[in-house]
Amino acid sequence: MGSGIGSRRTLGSRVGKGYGAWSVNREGCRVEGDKWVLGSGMGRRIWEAGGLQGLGWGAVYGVWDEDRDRGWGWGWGWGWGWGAPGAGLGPASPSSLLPAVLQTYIGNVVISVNPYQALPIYTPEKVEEYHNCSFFAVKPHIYAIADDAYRSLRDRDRDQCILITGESGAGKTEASKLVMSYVAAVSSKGEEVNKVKEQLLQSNPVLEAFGNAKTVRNDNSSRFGKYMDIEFDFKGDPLGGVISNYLLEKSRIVRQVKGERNFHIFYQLLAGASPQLLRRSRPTVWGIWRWNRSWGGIMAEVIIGFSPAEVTELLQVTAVVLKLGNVQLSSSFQASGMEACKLREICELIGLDPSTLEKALCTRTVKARDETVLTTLTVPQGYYGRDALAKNIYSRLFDWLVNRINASIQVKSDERRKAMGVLDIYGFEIFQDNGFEQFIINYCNEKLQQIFILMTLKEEQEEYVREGIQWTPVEFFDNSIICNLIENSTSGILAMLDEECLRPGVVNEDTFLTKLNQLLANHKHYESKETQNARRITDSSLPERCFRIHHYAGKVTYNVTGFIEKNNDLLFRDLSQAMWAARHALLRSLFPEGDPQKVSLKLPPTAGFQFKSSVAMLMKNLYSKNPNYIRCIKPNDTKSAMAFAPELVLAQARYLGLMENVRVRRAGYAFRQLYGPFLQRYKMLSRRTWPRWDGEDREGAEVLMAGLAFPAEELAFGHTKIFIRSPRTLFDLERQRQERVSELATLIQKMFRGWR
Ligand code: AD9
Ligand code: MG
Repeated sequence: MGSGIGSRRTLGSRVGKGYGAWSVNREGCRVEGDKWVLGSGMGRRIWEAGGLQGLGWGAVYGVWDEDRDRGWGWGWGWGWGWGAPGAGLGPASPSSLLPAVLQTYIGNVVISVNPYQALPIYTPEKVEEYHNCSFFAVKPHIYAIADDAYRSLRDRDRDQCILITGESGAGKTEASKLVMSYVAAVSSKGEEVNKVKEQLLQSNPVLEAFGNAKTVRNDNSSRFGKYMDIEFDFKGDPLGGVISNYLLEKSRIVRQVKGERNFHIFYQLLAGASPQLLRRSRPTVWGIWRWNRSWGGIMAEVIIGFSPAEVTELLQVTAVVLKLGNVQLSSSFQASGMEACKLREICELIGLDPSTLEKALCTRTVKARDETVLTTLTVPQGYYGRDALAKNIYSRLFDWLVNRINASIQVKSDERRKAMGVLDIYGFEIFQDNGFEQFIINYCNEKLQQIFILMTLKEEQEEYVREGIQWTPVEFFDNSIICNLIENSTSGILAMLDEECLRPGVVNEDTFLTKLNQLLANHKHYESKETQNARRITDSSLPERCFRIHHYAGKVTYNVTGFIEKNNDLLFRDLSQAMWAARHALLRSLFPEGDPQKVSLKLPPTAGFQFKSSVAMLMKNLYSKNPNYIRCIKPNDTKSAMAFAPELVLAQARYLGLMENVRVRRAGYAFRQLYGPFLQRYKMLSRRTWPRWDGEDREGAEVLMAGLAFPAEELAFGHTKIFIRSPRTLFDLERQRQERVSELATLIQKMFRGWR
C-alpha cells in the first residue's frame, strides 16, 4: 500500500489542525509495464489535537514496486480546524513516505504491524481467499496462520497454540479476535455449532468490559492476561472453550495515572444502569467522573448464557466497588462515624447491616494468645482497608466472571477433543517507574521468550544435529539464566520476596532489597548499587530503593516500593468477615475465608507465588501443543495511522528476538516430515513407488525425489525425516500431487463407467 498524509494548520488566536490521510493499495492501482504500478486514492480523517478539531481531505498518488512488494505514496491535503476564531482553509504541504508492508513472515512466524485504521483486509472475501490455501502461496496474513493452525488441528490431529506477543497497543487483542473469528467463519455451520461460536466470540466484549481500560498507550488496553483453549470435535467443529486469566491489574481500581481511566465497565454502568442501582451518589473518587455516555452496551452477558438475576448481581457488586470509592474517611471519622448515607446505600445493595461494615472499616480485631483486642484504625489505615476491600472485591469478581463464562462455554460431552489455544498476554514493559506489576509481567515475557527459544530456535538446531544434517550453528542468547534468577525456588527473587513477607518482625522493602543485593551480587543479570561500584558501571546509576535486571529485552530498573504489600495482598479479616456476613449471594461467595467457622491461621499464597504457579501451568500447556506465532509491532507512540517510527520498531524487533529468528530460518530448511507420512502423501508421483513401495521408507523417499529432479541443495535426508529448503519446492510437490490426484480420479471414474 502506498500512502500519504497532507496537513494544514490554520492560525487564529488558537491553533486548529486539519489532517487528511489517504491510502492507495495495490488492487486500486493501474499497471504500468510489468513492474511498477501507479494509483490514487481519496480519503478523509478527523483529527483532534489540544481539544480542537480538524478535518482534512486529500488525495494520494502511489507507486508499487512488485519486486520488493512495497509501495510509496505522496499525499496532498487540505485541512480545516475549528473551535477557534480564525479557522481557515488552505493547501497543505506534501509529506510522509511510509513503508507499506503491514504483515510479513519469518518462516511461519507472522509479523503484524498495527495499522491503526480499519483496512479492508478482514472481509468475508479475504476469509474465502485464505480458506484452505497453501500457507506460503498467499500473502502474509493473520488469517493464513489461523488457517494453517486450524487445518493442522483438524487434519493432522495436532493440538495447536497461537502465541500473540508484542507491547501494549501493538494489536495483540485485535489479532486474537481475528484468529477466533476466522476459525468461526471456516468451521461448519449448524445451529448448535453456531451457538457455540457465538458464545465464544461474545465472551470477548464481556471480558473486555471488566478487564480493559484506557491507558496512555492504548485506549482499549487489556489489563489482564488471557489464554483461551478453543476445543473442537474430530470434524473440526468448535465444541466450546476454557479461558484462563492472569494477574488482573487491580491497583487501577483505586489509582490511575494522568490520562488513564478505570475499567470500562464503570463507565458503561454509569451510562446504562438503572437509577435504582446507582441511587443518589454519583461516584467520583475512583476517577470515574470523566465517564462517557456512548458506552452503554452490557448486553453480551445475556447472550453468553447469564440469567437476568446473575447479571443484576454482577452489576450490583460492580456498583458496590464504585460506591466504596465514595466513602470518605476524615480525621474525626472515629468520633463522628462514617458517612452514614453512603454506607447505607452500599449495605442496601448487599443486604448487610451498615454498622457491621462501619465497624469493619474503622476497627481491626487482633488476636493475641487467647485474648481478642479491638483496635481503632488510623485514617490512613482506614483508607488502606477500604482500598484493599475494593480491589479484592473487583479482582475476585473478575475471577468469578471468568469461571462463570467457562461454565457457559465449557464442553459438556466427553468425546475426545482437539484444542487450539490462543494466548493474548501483556507484552514486555519498560517504563520510567517500574514496580511489582512490571516485574511480574516481564517475568512472564521472559518465560514466553524461553518457550520461543526452546521451540523455534533451539529445537530447530537440535533437530538438525539429531538428524545428522550438515549445519552451522547459529548463536543465540538462552534466557533460562534470567528465568532462574526470578523463579528459582530457593534463591530466586520471588522466593526471597515470599520469605520476607513471611518473616516475623520488622519487614519492609529495604530489608528485602539488602538481601537481594547481598545474595545476588555475583549474578550477571542482576545489578545493584554495590555491583555497579564493583563492576565500575557509571553510565546509569541506580536510584534509591531500586535494583536492575538485565532482561533479554533490555535492562529494567525496578523500584521495590510496594513489593511486599502487593505480594502479600492482605485483606483485614474483619473486612472479609463483613463481606461474608452480607446476604448478597454472589458477594458472599467471593469471600469464603470470611466464614468464622473456617478461620484459618494459614496465610493465603502470595500474589507472586500464585502467578508463578499459573505461569508454570500455562507453560506446560503450551509445551504440549504445536506453537504458531504472531508477533505484533506497534508502529508509533501516538496511536496514529500512517506513521512509522523506525527506532521504536527496531527496538521491538530486537526484543521480540526477530533477528535470531531470521538468522536461523535463513540457515535452515522450511519444511520437514517423517519419511513414512511423506512417502504416503507423495508416492503417487513416481511409478517406482506407486502404488506400493516395499522397501524402507527412507529409501522410498530418496527414489521418489530422485525421479522429480529437484536441485540437490533443496533437499536433505536425515535419519528419520526429509528436509526441504524452500517453500517453493514444497508447493511444487503439492501442485504435482493435486494434478496426479485429479488424473487418478478421472481414471477411476472412467473405470466405473466402463463397468456399468
Ligand atoms: V495491550 O498490551 O492489551 O495494552 P494490544 O492488545 O496489543 O495492547 P490492541 O489489540 O488493543 O493492542 O490494539 C490497540 C488498538 O490498535 C486497537 O484498539 C485498534 O484501534 C488498533 N488496532 C490493532 N490492530 C488492528 C488491526 N489489525 N486493524 C485495525 C487495529 N486497527
Ligand atoms: Mg490487549
